[in-house]
Amino acid sequence: MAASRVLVLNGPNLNMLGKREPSIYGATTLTDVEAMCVEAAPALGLSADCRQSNHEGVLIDWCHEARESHQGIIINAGGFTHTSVALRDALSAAELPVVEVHISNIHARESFRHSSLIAPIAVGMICGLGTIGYRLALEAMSEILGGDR
Ligand code: CA2
Repeated sequence: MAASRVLVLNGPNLNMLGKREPSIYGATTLTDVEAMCVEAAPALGLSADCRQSNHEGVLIDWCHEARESHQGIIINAGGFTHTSVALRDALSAAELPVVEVHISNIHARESFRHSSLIAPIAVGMICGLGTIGYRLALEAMSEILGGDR
């Protein structure tokens, strides 16, 4: 059976991962995270298509495109998590299972980070476990899509 294509999206400032604020986000770079996703995916019956943008409209366009080309979306929307109705609407419009990831424990930080506009339309959220959250999200997506083998 062909691998299910999963869009792994990272939003604003996540290109800075491993370069600043290691006490919050760790020392692993986004390049490392994306390489780990691409490497881990095949054993889970998935292929990982990893993209990052600092621009809301670009992330929205990718969600729209995914409707036709992918079977699931894993997203760390960065700061847009807490603010963007438009990105949430685009994720809904994709009509694909969404797994939300946060590297830090957003509930243990400032109150403005405690709520996610994406969480209600996601199958589930992984937060506070560092960058291994992306691997856990791939495992969850594999189960959701029935692709674990
Ligand atoms: O914990 C997460 O994964 C966040 O989505 C990260 C966002 C933050 O706005 C969310 O509340 C929680 C920020 C991403 C910024 O990433 C940086 C990484 C290194 C240095 C500076 C920023």
